[in-house]
Amino acid sequence: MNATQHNPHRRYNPLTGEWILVSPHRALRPWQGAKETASDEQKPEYDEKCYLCPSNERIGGENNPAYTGPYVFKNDFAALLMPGETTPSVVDANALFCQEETYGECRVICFSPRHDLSLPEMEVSAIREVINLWADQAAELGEKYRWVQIFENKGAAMGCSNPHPHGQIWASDFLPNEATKEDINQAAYLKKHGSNLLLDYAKSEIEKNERIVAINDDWVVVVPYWATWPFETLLLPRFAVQSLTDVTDCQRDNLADIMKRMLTRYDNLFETSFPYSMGWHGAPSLSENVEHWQLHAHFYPPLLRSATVKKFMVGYEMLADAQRDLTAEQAATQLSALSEIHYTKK
Ligand code: H2U
Ligand code: ZN
Repeated sequence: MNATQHNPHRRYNPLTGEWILVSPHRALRPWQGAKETASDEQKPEYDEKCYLCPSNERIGGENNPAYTGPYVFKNDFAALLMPGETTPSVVDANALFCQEETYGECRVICFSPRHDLSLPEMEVSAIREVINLWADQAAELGEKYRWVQIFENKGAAMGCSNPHPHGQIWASDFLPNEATKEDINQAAYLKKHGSNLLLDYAKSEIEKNERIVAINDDWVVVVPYWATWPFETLLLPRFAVQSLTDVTDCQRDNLADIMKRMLTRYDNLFETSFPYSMGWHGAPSLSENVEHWQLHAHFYPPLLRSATVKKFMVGYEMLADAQRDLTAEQAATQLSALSEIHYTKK
């Protein structure tokens, strides 16, 4: 990092077209504010009170089967409803009171029958099964909906409601805000440069080798140059691919490998089950012109300086620009120095 990067500066996020304020000199300020509680109590393999464990009854009254691998079910409290499940709502194009109809489906994915295993604690082969299920869901829901958002909220700090390792899928007939920004910016980049934004970016990051957290033949994980959250990462394919559905078997094997490694580093950073929200972004479905798209996954962890002190996105961030204290390079250096053996196994 050159000396000027210790000074306050702005960085541009080419995916969203937004700027972020970087203030590295602030990382030393004292902290007397809120602390999260680090929840590292030993969980049982099976919890009879958990509504996601195999064979247990869910809140909606249905019973989970005695599932043995990743298991997906329709969210009992779905945020989006299918056409038959709801009456058409009023469509209004008024400039000030504008609304439109929307349909979709929401599902929950239990990553494992084991109540106590988060993704980094699972075997690579079990993570691989989750990847297959994600890809199958993206294919199935992509036949019907324009956007299939696969995501995980991990840990109480990210509002996760149940410790049983699980993620979600919300499929919608509209393109959400984040997807729309990425669609516009990837299309503009292809038009201007004649190449793919994230493929160019992955190649440049590998050449620069300043922000890499993990890498293998098919994938690379970086703290993106424009990262907002302290230990935010971007998981990128090293090959052109627009959707999870199109990732080959061998590339899926390597994806499971890199996820195990990067998530282990996350847990090892503060020796805690590292909270984050993650999700996949791929080309919108039911669209013809998507050659500007490149598949990728974002990981947004809230923790800043320990298992209990998180980054608050508050005043300036809410009202002006996103802001970070430590630089992306500092975060990447910390993450890449960590072991790939999980701290609980040492
Ligand atoms: P979060 O922990 O990320 O909130 O995900 C849990 C989801 O599981 C949540 O969307 C659903 C909630 O609606 N759920 C069910 O569908 N059935 C249940 O019995 C409990 C929770
Ligand atoms: Zn459980």
